[in-house]
This record gives sequence, structure tokens and C-alpha cells, in this order.
Amino acid sequence: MSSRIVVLISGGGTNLQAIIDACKSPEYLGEVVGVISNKADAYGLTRAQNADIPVSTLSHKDFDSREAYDLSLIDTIDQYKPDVVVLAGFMRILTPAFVQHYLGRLLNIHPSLLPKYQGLNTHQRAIDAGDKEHGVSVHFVTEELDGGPVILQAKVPVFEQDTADDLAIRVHQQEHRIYPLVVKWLCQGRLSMRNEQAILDEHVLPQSGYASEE
Ligand code: NHR
Ligand code: GAR
Repeated sequence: MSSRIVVLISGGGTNLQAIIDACKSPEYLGEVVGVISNKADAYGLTRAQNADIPVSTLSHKDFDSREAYDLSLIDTIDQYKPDVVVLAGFMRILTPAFVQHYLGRLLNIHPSLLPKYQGLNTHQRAIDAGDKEHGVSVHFVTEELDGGPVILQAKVPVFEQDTADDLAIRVHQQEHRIYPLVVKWLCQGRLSMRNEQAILDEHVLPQSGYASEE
């Protein structure tokens, strides 16, 4: 049985594209059935339409509170009857009620080697700290922002002259490799969350997830 995937975006949607492309392979066992953006001009919406995937836009600006926005977001998402919900550059912090509703089937990709650099501006912060390596983490979403169990990380080098944009490009290339892989594991039923730990093929994953793929 193929898993139904809903992807939440706010921007360009290159991770969305990587997942759409990966789903074309039959062993993937997943299908993107809906894409939702909080921004009407997100280019990722065009990517979805080009792939004949239904889209919805739900602007947080039309709501008085985060709680009200998230309840409406749940309604919108659940119309697609998802098995898996994927945050792919979605830029709104989610309430505990939202997180509980999808617990164990809600993933995020965060552009740092968590637990380092939770929150925003991660590439500049890695440069400012003089880090020699940086990277990206895929994790289960819990109520703690960027604090859920890490499933997989990929590392990239930081070079002397790097700007935040240089680093973002290098990190993005790794994002497009690891996010489709982790979403596939969840679709295949190989991945779960128990007691705030990520479990792959019945093995509890280490604190920083797997360092590389396969
Ligand atoms: N929600 C919960 N409960 N837990 C997580 O781990 C979440 C989450 C919502 C989003 C993605 C996250 C990231 O990978 C994510 C993880 C947005 C912000 C933020 O400060 C922080 C972290 C993340 C996403 N957003 C501002 C806000 O007020 C708005 C910023 C903007 O619109 O540009 O929501 O980094
Ligand atoms: C990605 O780099 C992702 O890691 C980051 O936003 C970018 C989205 O790119 N996510 C966050 O910063 C979450 N706060 P995309 O729209 O091209 O997939």
C-alpha cells in the first residue's frame, strides 16, 4: 500500500521537488497527494501544479492566533487523508495541539547539525562560530522546536571564504539526498518514534541519527 504524503512549504520547494521525483520509483511506496503553503507566492506551489498535485494556500495572516491557524491547518491537511506529513522549508512554528495530532508521522528538515543551531539563520551562525563542518538534520517533529529525535544527518565542509549563501547551496545538495530517503523509510514502515527516540528497522538510532545514508 502506498503512503499518502502531504508536504508543507513556505518557499522554493526544492526539497518538495526531490521528494516528488523520488516517489516516481515504484519501491518508494509513497505518493505526494497534496501540498500546502502559508504563502500564496511560494514557487513550490508551481512545482506541485506542474506535477498535477493538488495545492492549498492557508495564510497565517488571516488568523488571530497560532491556535486558530493550526486548527484550520489540521482541517486542510486532513482533507488529503495523509499517512505522512512533511515540513519542507515550512516557516511557521507549530502549536502542541498540531504536533500531537500528527506525532510520529511528522518530519522536518533543519539546516544544521542538530542539536547545534536550532531556529533560524543557521548558515551564518555556523560561519560566525568558526565551525569547520556544518550540515543538515532530518528529525521527527515534537513540541520542542527543532528538538525532536534526529533520524539522519549529512555533513558538509565549511571553507575559509564561504558566505552563508555558498554554504546554503552546499547544504541544499545534501538535503535533496537525505530527505527523500528518510521519507521513504517512513512510508515503508521501517521508521517510527517511541519514547522520543527514532527507531529504524527495530534499532534505536543514536542521538545524532545516522551520519550517512543506506
Ligand atoms: N514546530 C514545532 N512544534 N516543532 C518543530 O520542531 C518545528 C515546528 C515548526 C517548524 C521548522 C523549523 C526549522 O527547521 C519547524 C520545526 C520556523 C521557525 C520560526 O521561528 C523556527 C524553526 C523552524 C521553522 N518561524 C517564525 C514564527 O514566528 C516565522 C519566521 C518567518 O516567517 O520567516 O513562526 O528551522
Ligand atoms: C531548506 O534549506 C530547509 O532546510 C530550510 O529551508 C529550506 C527550504 O528550501 N528549512 C528551514 O530553515 C526551516 N526553518 P526549499 O523550499 O527549496 O526546500
